[in-house]
Amino acid sequence: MNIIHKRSWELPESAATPEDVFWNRRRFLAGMAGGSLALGAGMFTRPAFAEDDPSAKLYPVPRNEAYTLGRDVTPESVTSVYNNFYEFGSHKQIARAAQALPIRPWSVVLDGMIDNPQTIGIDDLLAKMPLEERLYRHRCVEAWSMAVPWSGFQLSELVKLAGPKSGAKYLRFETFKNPDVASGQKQSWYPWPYVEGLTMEEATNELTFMVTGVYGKPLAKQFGAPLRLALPWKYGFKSIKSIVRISFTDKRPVSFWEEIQASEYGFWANVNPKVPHPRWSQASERLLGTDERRDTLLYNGYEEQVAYLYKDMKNEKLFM
Ligand SMILES: Nc1nc2c(c(=O)[nH]1)N[C@H]1C(S)=C(S)[C@@H](COP(=O)(O)O)O[C@H]1N2
Ligand SMILES: [Mo]
Repeated sequence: MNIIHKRSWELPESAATPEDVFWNRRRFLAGMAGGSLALGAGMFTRPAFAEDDPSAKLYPVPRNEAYTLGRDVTPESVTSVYNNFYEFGSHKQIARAAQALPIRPWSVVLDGMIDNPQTIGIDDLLAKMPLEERLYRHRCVEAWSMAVPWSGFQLSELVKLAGPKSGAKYLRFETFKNPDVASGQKQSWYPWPYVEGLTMEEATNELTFMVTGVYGKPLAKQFGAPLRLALPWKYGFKSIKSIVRISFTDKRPVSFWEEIQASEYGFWANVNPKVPHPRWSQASERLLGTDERRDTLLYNGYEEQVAYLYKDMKNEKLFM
């Protein structure tokens, strides 16, 4: 995402290599030598990052056929090497750097206005939730898009587990903060950790999906392992990665991008072809892989499932 005060902050890898990153890289390179990965001109040709994830035995999970794409699934070889994850860099080639993120142990804090506050380990959470696969489109605010088979569970199931009190109106999500492994978080002009928010009604909509896997495997780190959101009717920045905390609150959260540039990245961020970004059109999108251009659809084509959420809202910038 372009922000106005863009700075080139990435240190050369050799200048910022804490020991654990180094050892992770060593393991990663050893894996490549074993033939599961190959490097060509700095690009991965065959991604296979999730293989020693302890949740691997859970996948693949049954597909819920209710969600169709109207286009081909974007190949893993494309989506796993073109990622937005500012914690690891402001460009799209963060897949390798993201392998430094430790994803076990990993726990998620549920707190705020709920009956059952708790800290739950990711594997305990996976055991409790009904896992399924859904084909979803994903539309980045930068106008590229992809279509992927996410695995995970409906967020409404986790909301049930938390037991919200009647005053809870919003959910606030937070990503990990660990600048030792995520060099982007050393850049103090960003408001780390990454934060996102939803209304309770949005959070319990059927489409709102907590992602734990993709392509029939545990979620690879560059996609936001071990737990991320997928909100297919909103611009991609709302789909927060590597979640460590979900707080139930009566105050509307201020999200990471909103805090940086509220005039360009608002709270609602629903997809709409007729509402341009202040610096570019949103009328069409570019499909990753083929570079085909397609017309953008209102709510990214999910109008039927979500339009009711926004019907009576006045004076809200629903599409930015
Ligand atoms: N924590 C965190 N979550 C994030 C981001 C990020 O930089 N940090 N980028 C967002 C943006 S802008 C997009 S488009 C999607 C990209 O997801 P992908 O890399 O799996 O395609 O992740 C979203 N979630
Ligand atoms: Mo994005």
